[in-house]
Amino acid sequence: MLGKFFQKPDPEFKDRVPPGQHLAKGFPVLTYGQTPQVSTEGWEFKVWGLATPKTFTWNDFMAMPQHEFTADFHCVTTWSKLDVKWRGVKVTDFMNYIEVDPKAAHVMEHCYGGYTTNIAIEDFVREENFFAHTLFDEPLPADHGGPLRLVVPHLYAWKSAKWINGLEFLEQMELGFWERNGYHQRGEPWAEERYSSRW
Ligand SMILES: Nc1nc2c(c(=O)[nH]1)N[C@H]1C(S)=C(S)[C@@H](COP(=O)(O)O)O[C@H]1N2
Ligand SMILES: [Mo]
Repeated sequence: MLGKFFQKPDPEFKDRVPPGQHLAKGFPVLTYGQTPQVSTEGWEFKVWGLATPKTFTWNDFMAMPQHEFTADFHCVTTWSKLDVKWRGVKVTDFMNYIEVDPKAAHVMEHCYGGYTTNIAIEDFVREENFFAHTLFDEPLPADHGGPLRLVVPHLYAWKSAKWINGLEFLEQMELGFWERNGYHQRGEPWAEERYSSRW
């Protein structure tokens, strides 16, 4: 697998590349199915379940505090990319705009195109997680999840939902698309939580 597509981790970066991962050249695209074409016009983002239902427009998101983020990105198929530069809205800031029932312990991320992925609320509401609309100073390309995706740097990248358009707050864990198909329910790269032990 090394060679054309992967580089051996540089010693300098070794402590940033989780076990079983290799540095990718470029920034690969990993999508199950078609890339939905979503424009910011008419774009909607909904919150429901154990939260007061609310719908956000693109302008609502752009009016929230905006930040730059640099984060490492680890795909469970064994490639990693370090120092990806994004711009967007912190999850912790976004949470100030919604009302979540204290009983909510899990979140289902929903997307244009139908992809879902589940995350525990303490993994979701973290200072370093963000909704990104800009990648390396360019509008986030459609194949990387534009106009808006979630980025959760501390978990494998299948939790970083592209074309995200909703959050469903849940009391009990439910499984998203890959989690129903054998991926680990949490997906922590340093612990190599790649596949579910149920399989
Ligand atoms: N909606 C949606 N989000 C998704 C995916 C997908 O297929 N659909 N793939 C996931 C996986 S497995 C990875 S590794 C990353 C890949 O992001 P990239 O294509 O920007 O590299 O997006 C994640 N988010
Ligand atoms: Mo992935």
